[in-house]
Amino acid sequence: MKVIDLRSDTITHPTPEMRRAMFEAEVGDDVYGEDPTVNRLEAMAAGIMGKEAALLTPSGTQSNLIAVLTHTHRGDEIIVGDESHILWYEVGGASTLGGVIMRAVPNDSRGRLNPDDIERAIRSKDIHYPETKLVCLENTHNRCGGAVLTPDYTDEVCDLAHARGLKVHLDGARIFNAAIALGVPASALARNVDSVSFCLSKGLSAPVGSLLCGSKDFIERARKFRKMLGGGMRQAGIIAAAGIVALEAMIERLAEDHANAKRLAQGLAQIKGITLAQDEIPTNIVMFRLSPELSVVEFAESLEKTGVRVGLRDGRPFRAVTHCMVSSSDIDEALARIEGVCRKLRSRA
Ligand code: TLP
Repeated sequence: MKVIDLRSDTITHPTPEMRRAMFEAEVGDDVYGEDPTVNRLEAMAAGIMGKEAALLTPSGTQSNLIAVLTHTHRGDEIIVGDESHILWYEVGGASTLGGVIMRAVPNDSRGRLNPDDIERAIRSKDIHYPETKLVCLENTHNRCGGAVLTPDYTDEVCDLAHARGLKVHLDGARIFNAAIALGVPASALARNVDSVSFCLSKGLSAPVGSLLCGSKDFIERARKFRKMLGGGMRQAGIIAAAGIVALEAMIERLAEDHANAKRLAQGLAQIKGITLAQDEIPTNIVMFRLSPELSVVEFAESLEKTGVRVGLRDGRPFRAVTHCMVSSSDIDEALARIEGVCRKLRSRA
């Protein structure tokens, strides 16, 4: 029985081409700036994002933390979405390690922060207040079902923030999914932000790594924070080699993952006992709920036994993420197994 793992696109394995590139990678000590493959990847990333420079980090979490550390000082405040990855899934690192306060503003169902809410959350000058320094956006938006922020919306937030002397960081872990969904270059989604991070190890299928991009001065300072956090990797060209393949060969194909996510959502919507938790499926994330008469625990347990794996976090809808290790026939097979489990649970309800 084939396991169909839809928990996350992070579970994807390096492709044979990546493994070959890793095997053959030319390397050096990257802490000395001497790894030619890392230098090539960083230059590529900066070019793709339309920024002056880039920094390879071990993870998206570390890229976001380095961005926060570089844009702020201890005691500052940053504005984040109340559904953002930085707030929910980064172990509170911005606060515990960066000493910054996270001020949460509501995300709407499309991952946006209302500009009026941002405006209201910016502190005025007052001896009682921390200083607001940064606004963080997320594109695509994980907890908002892979929602996509448009270039115009991102520009609007940047204009507002910059007019008030704030910087903008974009958590673009899945920015290429957004670019493919909108049919725009990724650089258009980041053209006015002060920093943007993106991941190699999600839909792009590389084993490790994330890139933080920004101005030369920003990246120079960020490099020091990466060292502080223990993210200075030595012969990191082994990782970067896979990242280069990811950027060259794995972006355009994300459209297949989006088509499979839509196929999955359409199928799920037909199954009695399941409702979609999103009104549209813009990229590769599908969220769904069970009707109240079915038990979430029983469903999760039974489904796991059929070899279909989906994400489940306390009280949240189920999450299924499509990626390059799942084909359209796997989606059909997953739907058949999910249908079978629902039928079984319904007969007992
Ligand atoms: N997201 C993971 C989990 O942490 C939830 C996933 O499976 O989706 N920003 C965004 C928007 C992300 O979705 C993630 C990973 C990260 C940052 C962090 O990246 P890593 O896992 O490389 O630290």
